[in-house]
Amino acid sequence: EIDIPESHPRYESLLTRHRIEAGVEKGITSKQGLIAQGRGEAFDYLLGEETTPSAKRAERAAAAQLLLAEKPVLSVNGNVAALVPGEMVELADATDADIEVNLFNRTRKRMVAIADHLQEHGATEVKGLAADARIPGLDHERAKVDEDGIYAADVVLVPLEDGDRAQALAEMGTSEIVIDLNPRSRSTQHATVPIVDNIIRAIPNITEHARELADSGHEQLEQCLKEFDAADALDNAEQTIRQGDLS
Ligand code: PTJ
Repeated sequence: EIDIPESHPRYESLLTRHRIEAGVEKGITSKQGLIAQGRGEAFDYLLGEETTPSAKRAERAAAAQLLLAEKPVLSVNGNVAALVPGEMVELADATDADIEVNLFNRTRKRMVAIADHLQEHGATEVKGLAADARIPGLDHERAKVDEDGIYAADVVLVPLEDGDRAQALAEMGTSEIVIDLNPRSRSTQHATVPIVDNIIRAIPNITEHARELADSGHEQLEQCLKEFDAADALDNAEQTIRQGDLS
């Protein structure tokens, strides 16, 4: 890790950039991932670089949905693997979910590099390499999924991607938890639970909620999910961004 003084006003942001850069160097993150990160940062800046109360509620609802799921899967791309590898493993453990690598710029080399990286961070099993099923209606590499992974999942956590797959998964009847700093992106629009927050903050927050909710009954979890309003959450995020402070 690079030496950035914690007192630096943009400490988190610089650390995040460094992780993405290191991800590219390690063959995990695509070059396009650098652009995606810049895009995310602009929204995060306008959100005040913190989790809004509305995003906090979404993160709690996401935890409830993952705990309620019969077969939850956490999807990982090159940006996610670079930014929060250990945190994804912890979330998978807390919610009994599988982890599956799914890439837009898919190459066997990157798939293997990401699976290895996740294993270095404690993952026992990483899906995605079998790629023995296809999401119908998608003509790019993200259609390739594992039959006993995303294809069979009832709930998928889909962080940081464009909207095609989110839409196709929704059409398959899969529920989606989307993490994306852009509240108007197609993926957030298709989510059952859209989380407009930086993935760096969102994943540990969901894990914390999942641990808190671990002993809750089915009804309590259902209630938690029912109280969450996706349209309201997206509206809230957009309002915060529109009032964003550019100083
Ligand atoms: O690793 P691959 O090959 O699967 O490629 C992954 C990328 C991210 C390059 C690919 O999915 C892509 O190009 O994504 P987009 O279309 O740039 O969309 C990424 C979305 O994630 C944008 O809406 C960003 O605002 C958002 N985003 C970027 N960084 C973060 C983020 N959201 C939350 N936390 C972030 N750190």
